[in-house]
Amino acid sequence: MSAGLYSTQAKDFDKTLDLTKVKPYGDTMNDGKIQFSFTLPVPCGAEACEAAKLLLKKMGIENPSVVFYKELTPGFTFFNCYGSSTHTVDFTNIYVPKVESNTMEMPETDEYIKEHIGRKLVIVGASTGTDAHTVGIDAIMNMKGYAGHYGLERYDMIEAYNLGSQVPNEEFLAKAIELKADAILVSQTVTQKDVHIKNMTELIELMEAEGLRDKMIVCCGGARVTHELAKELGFDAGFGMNTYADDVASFICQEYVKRHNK
Ligand code: B12
Repeated sequence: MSAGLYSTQAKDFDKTLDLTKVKPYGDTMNDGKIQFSFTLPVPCGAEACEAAKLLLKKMGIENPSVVFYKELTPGFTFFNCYGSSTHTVDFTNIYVPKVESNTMEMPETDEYIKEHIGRKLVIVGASTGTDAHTVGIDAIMNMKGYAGHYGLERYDMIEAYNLGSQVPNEEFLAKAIELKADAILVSQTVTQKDVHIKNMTELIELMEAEGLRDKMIVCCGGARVTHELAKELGFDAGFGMNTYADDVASFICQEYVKRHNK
């Protein structure tokens, strides 16, 4: 949603909103209210609650209050807290790099490929490295799709191969070469200790070493993947939460046409 549109809607119910100094909204504009949930590795009790509030104050939270706490196991206490943020952000000055393509629905994409490419595009995807999460890549590729959006396997003009999870980069690339992939899709869900960065960097390095990087369109996705991160790591595009097959299929066919028209 653009800043302009948001501003029009919020101003309908409150005139005190200043988009250059945005604070969280609890039940009145600018009250700054935030809910926190976290665990401290300390024994449950009054001192633990005081520690939680001190921590929130150090984070710039006014009037912190603990509304729920419970011992998880001896030596660990879980908290739910509320407080008001003293910090603000300038919403009018935000720039987020995004995938630049015109998202089309499945029939339109099939038509576009027929007209501009004239053959099926081959797309190979997997959840790679040690990552065992398949739901994300399945949402994009499986015939039945996700949230009312059919997956790539359903497209007439796409030949989609979903290799599953925990696919090592070497194996993934070998299969992509064997299938003559036009584009490859990497899904990464686990980001602990930056394991996704190491894994995605390794893929790009392997592709460069084999002289393959420019021969395929390389996309990645996952809940904690951004387009900015993807570009930094040498991918063509990155897709985060709320992505559908429509978004990535549109990007791939438009990017393919752009490259081959040059
Ligand atoms: C289901 C689940 C599992 C299942 C996975 C089953 C399966 N077959 O996939 C199981 C139980 C196996 C599992 C295991 C683990 N999990 Co888990 N899991 C989840 C859970 C609950 C949901 C994930 C999910 O399915 N989301 C739904 C899909 C549709 O969303 P998505 O992946 O974001 O995909 C969308 C977009 O991101 C995008 N997308 C995704 N990939 C791609 C790729 C491309 C190319 C494109 C275009 C788009 C795209 O499109 C999708 C649709 O919009 C999350 C918590 C949560 N609520 O998110 C934890 C979570 C992801 N798991 C987590 C962890 C830590 C693990 C384990 C490491 C736990 C452990 N210690 O064993 C193991 C993984 C071991 C391993 N080697 O990978 C953490 C990850 C933390 C982190 N930041 O690293 C989470 C966040 C839980 C948590 N809060 O701690 N998990």
